[in-house]
Amino acid sequence: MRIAFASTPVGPLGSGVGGGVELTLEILANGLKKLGHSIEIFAPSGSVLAGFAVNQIDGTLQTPTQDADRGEPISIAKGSVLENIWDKIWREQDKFDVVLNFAYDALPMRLTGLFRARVVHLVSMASLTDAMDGVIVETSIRYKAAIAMHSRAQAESFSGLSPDVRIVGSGVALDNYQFNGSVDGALGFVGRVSAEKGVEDAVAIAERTGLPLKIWGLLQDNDHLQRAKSRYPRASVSHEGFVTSAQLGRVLGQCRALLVTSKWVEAFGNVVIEALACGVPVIAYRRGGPAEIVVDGQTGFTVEPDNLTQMAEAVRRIGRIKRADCRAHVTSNYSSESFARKVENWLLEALAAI
Ligand code: HBI
Repeated sequence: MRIAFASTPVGPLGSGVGGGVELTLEILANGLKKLGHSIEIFAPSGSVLAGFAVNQIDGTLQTPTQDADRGEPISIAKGSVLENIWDKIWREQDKFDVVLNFAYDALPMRLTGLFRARVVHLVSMASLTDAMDGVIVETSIRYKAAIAMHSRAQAESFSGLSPDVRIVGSGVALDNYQFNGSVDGALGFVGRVSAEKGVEDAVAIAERTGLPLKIWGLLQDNDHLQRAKSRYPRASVSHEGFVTSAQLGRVLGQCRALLVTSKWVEAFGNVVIEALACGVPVIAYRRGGPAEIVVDGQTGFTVEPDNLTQMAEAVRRIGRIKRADCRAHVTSNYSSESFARKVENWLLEALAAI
C-alpha cells in the first residue's frame, strides 16, 4: 500500500511535545516499510524522523487537547498547521491508497468521507472533551473500520463508540532496549512531567520508600515537579532529562521498578512496554491502558488508583518479580513487528470496507 502519515499538529516530530504519538509513528513507519509498504510523512516544520523524508509543513501549532476543559469547543488557529497538512495531502491524495491520521483533532475526522484515498485514524488518547468525543464517536459509526485505538480501556472511555473500532495495542523495537537483570536500582518514572501523568505521586512514593526516583521525560510543567518536591522534602528525586527512545533503552534497565501513576486514562502506556523490555517490572494504578499490559504478580503489580499505601507496599514486594519474565512478555506480545502487522491488517480491512 502507498500510505500517507498525517502527524500530530502540536509539535514537530522529535520535539517530544507529541509524546507517545512520536514513538508510535516512528514504530509504524519502520514496521510498515519492512512489510513492503511505501510511507510518506506530513508533519510540522522542524520534524525529524531517521530514515524518512518528511514533508515539512508550516503553520500555527495546534493547542494540545489535554489542556482543554471538557466543555471546550473545537478550536483551530489562523494559519493552522493542521489545515496546511491536510490541504497538502488533499492535493497529493492520488499518490496514496490510505491516509493514516495520528492527530487527535476534529478536522481530519471530518474529512474522512471526502477524500478519494481512504482516510483512517489511530486515536492516541482517551476521552478528553465532549466536542472531540462527538467527532470520534460519529466517525466510528459513519465510516466502517475508520477508527483504531490502542486499548480496551481507551475505547471504553468513549460512550457510544461503534463496536467496529479496532484495538491494535502498541509495540517497541526490542533491539533498542537493553535487558538488565539487576534488582537494586532506583525507582523510575518516564513521561511528560505534567499533572495528568501524576509525577507528584511518584515523588511521594520515593519519600515513603526511601528509594531514589529517576525521572526521564520532557519537563513540560516544572512548577508541578517543584511543588511535588516541596510537598515531599525527604524524597530524593533527579530529573534525567528528555531522551530519545534509543537513549532510554540504554538507561531504563538500571531501575528496580517503573512507577505508573497516571491521573488520566492513558490510551496505552508505551513507557510500560519500554520498561518491561529492559527487564524492569511495572507498578501501575488500575487505570487505563497500563493496567491491561501489566500481568499482576508476573510482570509487576497493579494497585487501586491513587492509593499510595498500596503502591509503596508493591515497591517493597517487587523483588519477587522475575525480570526475565518482563522482557519475555514484551517479546511475545508487544514487538514492533506484531504491532505493525496488526495495523497492516486494519488498513487492509479499511481499504476493503470502501
Ligand atoms: N492535541 N489537538 C491535539 N492534537 C494532537 O494530535 C495531540 C494533542 N495532544 C497530545 C497529543 N496529540 C500527543 O502528545 C498524545 O497523543 C500522545
